[in-house]
Amino acid sequence: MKEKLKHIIKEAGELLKEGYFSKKEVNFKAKKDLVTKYDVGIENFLKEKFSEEFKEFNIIAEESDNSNVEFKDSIIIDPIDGTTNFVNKVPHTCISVGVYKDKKPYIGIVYNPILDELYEAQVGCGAFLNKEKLEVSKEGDFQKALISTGFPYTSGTNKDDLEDVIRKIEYILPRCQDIRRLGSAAIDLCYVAKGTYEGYYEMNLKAWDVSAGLIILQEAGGEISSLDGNEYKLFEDKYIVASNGHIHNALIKNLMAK
Ligand code: LIP
Repeated sequence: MKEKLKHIIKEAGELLKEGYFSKKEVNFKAKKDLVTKYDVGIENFLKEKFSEEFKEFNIIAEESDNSNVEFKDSIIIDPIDGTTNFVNKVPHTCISVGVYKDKKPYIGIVYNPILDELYEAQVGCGAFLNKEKLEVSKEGDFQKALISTGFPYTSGTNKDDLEDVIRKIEYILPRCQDIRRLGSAAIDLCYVAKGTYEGYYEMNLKAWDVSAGLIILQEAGGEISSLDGNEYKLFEDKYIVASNGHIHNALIKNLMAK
C-alpha cells in the first residue's frame, strides 16, 4: 500500500509545485485560515485516486465535510499543510497523508515537493527521509534543546488561546536553546524525527495536520503525548507534545508551569 500511496502523492506534489510558483487567489475559511483552489484541487485528486485504489478505507480530509465519516479504517489527508507558507512562497509546505487501521496508526507520508523531501513510515518498519533512515536526537538537556511550536489560527479571535501561547513562550524561551516556528505541523514532527528539533508542541491542531507526522516521529524513536503526558488522541486533544523522548518530561513540566 505504501508504494502506491507514494506514487499518487508524488503526482499530487506536481500540482502543489505548479501552484506554489503561480499567482494565487486566496480565500479565507476564518480570520487567519487561508484556502486556495490548490488545496481543494489536490484534495480532490487524492480522494479520487485513493478511493479507487484503497476501497477498504474511508477518507477524512481537511477541505471536505467529514461529519458523516467515521474514524476507523481511514486515510486522513491534509492536501497542503502550511498553506500560509504555500501562499507566501516559504518552502516549508507539504502534502500529509496518514493511514489508520481500526483507529491505530499504520502508514504516514509527508511530502514536500518544493524541497523534494519525502518522509515515510510504516508501523514497525522505521521512518525514512528519501530512503535515509531517521532517528531522533539524543540530547537530554532541556537547556540545549531546540524547540519548535506553532501559533493557532484562533490567536486572532480567542484571547485565552493567544495569552496561553505567549505565557508558554515566555516561560520556555529562556529555559531551552531556542524556539522555531516553521509553519507546518506535519514538517515540524518530521524535523523532530530527523533530530533537527528536540521537541515540538502546539495547540488546536486538526487530525490532518499531525496524522502522518506522528507515525513518522514514533517510528524514528520519538515520543508523543497530550499536555498532561497521557496518550495523544487524534480528534480529541487540545495540545500535542512531541519530542525525542529524552526531554519529554522536561518539556511537559515547562509547558504545565504556565
Ligand atoms: C497549519 C499548521 C501550522 C499551524 C496552523 C495550521 P494548514 O495547517 O500546520 O503549523 O500553526 O495553525 O493548523 O492550515 O496549513 O493545513
